[in-house]
Parts: sequence; structure tokens; C-alpha cells
Amino acid sequence: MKMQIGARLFDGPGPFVMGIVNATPDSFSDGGLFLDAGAAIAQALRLADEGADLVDVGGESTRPGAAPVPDDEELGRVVPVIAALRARGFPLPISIDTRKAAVARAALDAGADLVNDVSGLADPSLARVVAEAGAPIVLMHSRGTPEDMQRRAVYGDVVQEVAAELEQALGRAAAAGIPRERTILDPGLGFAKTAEHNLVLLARLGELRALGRPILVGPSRKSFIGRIAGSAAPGDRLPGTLAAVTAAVVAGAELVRVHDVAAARQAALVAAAIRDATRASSAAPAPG
Ligand code: PMM
Repeated sequence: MKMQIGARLFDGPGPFVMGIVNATPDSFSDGGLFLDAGAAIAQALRLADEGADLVDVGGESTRPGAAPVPDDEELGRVVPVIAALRARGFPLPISIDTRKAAVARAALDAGADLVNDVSGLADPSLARVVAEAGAPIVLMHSRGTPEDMQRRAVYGDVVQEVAAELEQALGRAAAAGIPRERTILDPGLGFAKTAEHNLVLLARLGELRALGRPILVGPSRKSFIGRIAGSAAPGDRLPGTLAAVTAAVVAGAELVRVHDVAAARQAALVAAAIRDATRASSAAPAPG
């Protein structure tokens, strides 16, 4: 991928690691831990030390069944964190994880560089904010809202339908004046997906590369891992997360969104090295 995000040019195949800072009371794996601004700031600094390439700050849990958070409450959770990180010279690009135009605008004003929208631009006013700011955006695939999305997890061929719906999200972006070159795509593991859908998307992730944009994948600690592993608690899902990160990178994901940056970074680097060794050896002429 080649994309300017804030002060950093992301150039090359990656993998790049997005560290998660959830300033929420109720996210499924870390809700309540970083609700306090000081704790969220400390977590962002820790993830930077662990080798994150950027951090994703969010103030609304989007776990299945979660109720929406009012704009000013979400704003109050994320803007002080972003402003404080910028005031102390935080070196990494900051992404704002929001579906809301007002939150995105305030976060970008406070120093965020990228908008991570789990609704894939369901709200045209968010598209206008991103276009006006000239910011890049992650368009994640989902259906409906966190409250009702699991009822919409019905597909014929999940990979083809997710690809087609991501193409529609790219169309919404273009219509609002966000060029394709400023977009990153994400299949949205766990968002209007069953565990089986997540596995098929990971196994056939390479097909999404036909859309011609960098791919971000967020398997970290998600419930499909607990299900496969026999109900490990979210905090015990690191080994399964690393397996999913590895599979995603081998299949061509340029970015991974994770809670455990140091471990995921090592897994992603080794996976990328194996991926590149496969390409190099199959490109080499046969001996003799
Ligand atoms: N998952 C969550 C939240 N935001 N954003 C993107 N782009 N991709 C994801 O898979 C994603 C996301 C939910 O997980 P969390 O509660 O651990 O942040």
C-alpha cells in the first residue's frame, strides 16, 4: 500500500499494526479498562512502545447488541485522549473509530489523522466530514447496526457479497468526494457475520484484493476464536488471535487491528516473511 496517514507515509506491503485503545465502559474484551482518559493515554503510549504503526481510539462499543452512545458522551471519551496525545508529541498517526460525523469532526480537529468507520459510510454526513478534511478512511463491512446486525448475517457466498457491498461503500465515498486512493477496506469480522462467515472470509481474503485497495483485518480476541478454542475468555484469546493474524497476512492483509501489539507484530512479520518467501521461490527459475 502507499498512503499518507498524518505525518507518516505507509509505503510497502506491510504488515502494519493498528493498536486498539477502547475508551469505553463496555467493549467486549477491555471495556472499562481505559474509560478514564489517563488510562487510555497510557495504553496508547504502551502500544506505541510495543511497535504499533498507528493507534485506533474508540468511544463506542460496537459489540453485537450494544446500544448507541449519544454524540456528546462519545465525544467526551475520545477527544480529550486525542488532544492530550497530540499535546505531548505522540509520534504515531491516530485513527478515530466512530460512525458519527460530529465525533469524527471533533476528533480530526483534535489531531486524529484517519477515520475508522465500522458502518462503511452508512451516514452521508460522515462522508462529507471526511471529504472536507481530506482524511483517509477505513470502510468496514457491516449490515444494519450493532443492535440488529447479527440477524442480518445471511449470505449466499459471503466473500462475494462482502466484496460487492464494500464496492458500494467505495461508491458512497466517491459520491461524497473521498477519492478511492484514500480508502482502506475491512471485511468486518464479527459484524453481521457468524463464526463460519469469519473463517470463510479469512480463508478467502485474497479475493478482496481484487477491489484494489489495502485490506485491514480485525480478528483480535473475537468470539469466533473462543468458540473454536472451547470458550476461552476474551483475555485468553491471544494464541487464536495470532493464528488469525498469521492467516490474514499470508492471504494479503496489509494491516491488522489488535489489542496485543507486540505479539501480533511478531506474528505478522513472520507471516509476511513466509508469504514473501513463497512468492520469491515460485518466481525463481527452476535450477539447471
Ligand atoms: N472491530 C471492532 C471495532 N472496530 N474496526 C475495524 N476497522 N475492524 C474491526 O474488525 C473492528 C473495528 C470490535 O472490536 P473491539 O471492541 O475489540 O474494538
